[in-house]
Amino acid sequence: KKLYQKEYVMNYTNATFLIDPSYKFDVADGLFSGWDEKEKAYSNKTWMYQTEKVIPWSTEPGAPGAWADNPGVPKFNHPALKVPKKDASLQDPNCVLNLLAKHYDRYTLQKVSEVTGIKPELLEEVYKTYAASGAPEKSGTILYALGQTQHSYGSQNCRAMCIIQLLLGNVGVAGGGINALRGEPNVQGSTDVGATMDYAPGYLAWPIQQNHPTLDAYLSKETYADGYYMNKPKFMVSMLKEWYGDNATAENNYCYDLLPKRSLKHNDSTIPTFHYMAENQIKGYLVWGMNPAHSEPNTKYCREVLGKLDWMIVADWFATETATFWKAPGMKPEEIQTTVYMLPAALIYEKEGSIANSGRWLQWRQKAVEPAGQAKSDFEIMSRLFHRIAQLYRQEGGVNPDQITKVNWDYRNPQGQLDIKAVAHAINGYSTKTGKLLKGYGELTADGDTACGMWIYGGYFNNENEKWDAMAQPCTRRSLADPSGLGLYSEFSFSWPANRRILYNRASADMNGKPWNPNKMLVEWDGSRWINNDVGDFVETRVEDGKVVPVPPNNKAFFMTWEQDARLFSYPMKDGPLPEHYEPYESPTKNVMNGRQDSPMVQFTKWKESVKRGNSEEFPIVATSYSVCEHWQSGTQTRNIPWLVEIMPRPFVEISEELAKEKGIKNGDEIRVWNNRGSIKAFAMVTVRYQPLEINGKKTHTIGLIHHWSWASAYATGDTMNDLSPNVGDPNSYIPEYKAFLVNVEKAK
Ligand SMILES: Nc1nc2c(c(=O)[nH]1)N[C@H]1C(S)=C(S)[C@@H](COP(=O)(O)OP(=O)(O)OC[C@H]3O[C@@H](n4cnc5c(=O)[nH]c(N)nc54)[C@H](O)[C@@H]3O)O[C@H]1N2
Ligand SMILES: Nc1nc2c(c(=O)[nH]1)N[C@H]1C(S)=C(S)[C@@H](COP(=O)(O)OP(=O)(O)OC[C@H]3O[C@@H](n4cnc5c(=O)[nH]c(N)nc54)[C@H](O)[C@@H]3O)O[C@H]1N2
Ligand SMILES: [Mo]
Repeated sequence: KKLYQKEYVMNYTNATFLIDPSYKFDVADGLFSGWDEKEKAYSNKTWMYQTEKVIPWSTEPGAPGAWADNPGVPKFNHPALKVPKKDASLQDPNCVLNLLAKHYDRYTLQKVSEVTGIKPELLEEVYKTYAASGAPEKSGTILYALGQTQHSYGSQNCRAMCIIQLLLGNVGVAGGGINALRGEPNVQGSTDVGATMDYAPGYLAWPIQQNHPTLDAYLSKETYADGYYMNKPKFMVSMLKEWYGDNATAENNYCYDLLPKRSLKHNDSTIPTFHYMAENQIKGYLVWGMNPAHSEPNTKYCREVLGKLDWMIVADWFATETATFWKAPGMKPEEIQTTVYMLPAALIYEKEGSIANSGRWLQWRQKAVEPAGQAKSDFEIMSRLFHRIAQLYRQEGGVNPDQITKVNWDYRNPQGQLDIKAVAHAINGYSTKTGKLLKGYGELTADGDTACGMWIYGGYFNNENEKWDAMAQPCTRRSLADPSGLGLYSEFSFSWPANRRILYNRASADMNGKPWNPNKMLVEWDGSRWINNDVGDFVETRVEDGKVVPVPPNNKAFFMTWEQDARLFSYPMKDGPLPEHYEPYESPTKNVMNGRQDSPMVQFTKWKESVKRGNSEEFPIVATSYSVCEHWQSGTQTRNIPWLVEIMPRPFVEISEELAKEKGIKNGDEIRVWNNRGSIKAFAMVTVRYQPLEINGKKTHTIGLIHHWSWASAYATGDTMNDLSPNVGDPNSYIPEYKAFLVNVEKAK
């Protein structure tokens, strides 16, 4: 039973921390402590650690927080460190490891088998095989994508992987980790720069009106009492300095008041956006490089409400389903008043700029050819739009003009042309006194002397002498040397942060700084100093009496958390500190693990008339959805390429031989799939990959919808599978539940 890596777990995770004694999970009602039925949300007060002692923030010279009182640094409540109470003897029932063991006691092979339909023997074999990676010298990695995430508890699926990897000591080691295989090209980059609604660039929380009304409140709440995020004020102030330039001063709190704030009363993620359109709260919609009329859940609803907009702007390569939503089957164009503007965007080969891959490697793409026709790069479209709007505000005034006119947005080269390399300089960071590029984010300050668009990329574009030559920057390095022999390739491109290849690499060595596996050394304490194959992700040295001295090994291996330990038990999760099984929002069976059917926090279900929840009597078949190699997501790009269309011309649905037999369907027959939200036709692909599962004692069928087709492309057309998927989502990420919902199937008439 004790297959976990004990020394790692005891020293690098919160296993020994004591949780509030009033924390509990009630199996009968399937709820953690702190549930508020009226708000349909948890208070996480009882999920917190017990406190051993409180250590105030120190501004003594040499202390990590010494800078916090410097002139120019905004005033904020320097947070005190609440040192958690621990029990290294593991006697206390409230210590995390005991709570964990108790919580998962119910998850026996038999139970998990009933829920998943996987035979107990097979489960055991998989568990045994993988748990072997818990030996100290071994490592195991988990690669995951949408099968884990596209569920109403997708974030908790990811948490479960974290727990397993931490128990097995597989985080921070070569060949370990939990690797999200990112999807869209540069989706890593787009989350880095804060293209999601809840983050600013570099994963700083986007300010919320109720929590962060002032810069003081923001910094007081968001700054950690220990660990690297003690430096958050440096990142925030430097970002404001970049965004508002000379307008941002210590006196006006670096223009923080000009930043638009989110509201706790409004969820600004994509699914509710369509509800707000339906409620006439949104009059105009900017669609930039996405095709929601095809790719969002419950697309039939999405297309209908797009018709309530006054205007919509689509910046894309093609006239997508979204750009032509009024021509969709079943729509009445004569009743739709929405004005649609199409802004032709340049292809990837027609513009330059950086992208980030799943391993956080930043690379630069050069321009191969000029954009065709009137097409422009997204940067140029965005810049022109901004400058035109700012000009109108300056000429005509209007409500709150400062929000626009005080923004620092003039990304040009010395020749006066718009130049994305000027954005790269801003992202890398520079001195506001000399204008010189910073070497890395370690040089950032909170007093207005530095400006930096996104702290995590600091150092990726820092060659001051050749600052207008992208090919002379850290992100364009091309060395294939790999002295570590571990595939780190540290001189190939630039991996954020600080060109570190493996995050939390302190955990690759034991308490004394000796690598668990000498053949996989990332960092090592040689008795007097640290030696490295990778850039250390911990404090290796500090300054003492003006001299740099090494910091001997301690157990602070996870210094991006304030605890500096990894979280087996995670209080910031919205839907519980430990993953618990709930059925999907639409499920063919009863939840047998606890008294609650679906997650208490499934999002957006209050819009019942649009979600139209189905039940398993009417819709007994489980549907999931996925992609094929020959097409790309909403298919805009690939359905306009004849040779790909030739291989994958029409929509199809994968079904099992058993289901085909039950329904009288043959391979290649046209079938109809429907539920309360929509009805689609497609060809049946009968395969042995799909097999009925025995779920809680009942034979249950699953089918696979391939979702790339729709009506708007030049060649491959067909029904839109997302007319069937439910517009409900996860409470942490708001990702839709594309991977599990209910339908019925018949041979098409
Ligand atoms: N050719 C091509 N490549 C692509 C894309 C594309 O459209 N075409 N899309 C890109 C994008 S944006 C992304 S995000 C990635 C996505 O990459 P993947 O996550 O690999 O994409 P999917 O094909 O959606 O689903 C993956 C697998 O999840 C399984 N699955 C379905 N339901 C469940 C479930 O409930 N649980 C589990 N555990 N598994 C389940 C399916 O059988 C499928 O094999 O791919 C990227 N790469
Ligand atoms: N049922 C179901 N639905 C799904 C999924 C699923 O697994 N099942 N997967 C989901 C996932 S993971 C994703 S990522 C979404 C994807 O959903 P979308 O992002 O809506 O789909 P894409 O087809 O990738 O749309 C990208 C658009 O950007 C345009 N484009 C490409 N490059 C550029 C550029 O440089 N500039 C501009 N301006 N435009 C450009 C393309 O022409 C295309 O129209 O779909 C989601 N939908
Ligand atoms: Mo994706």
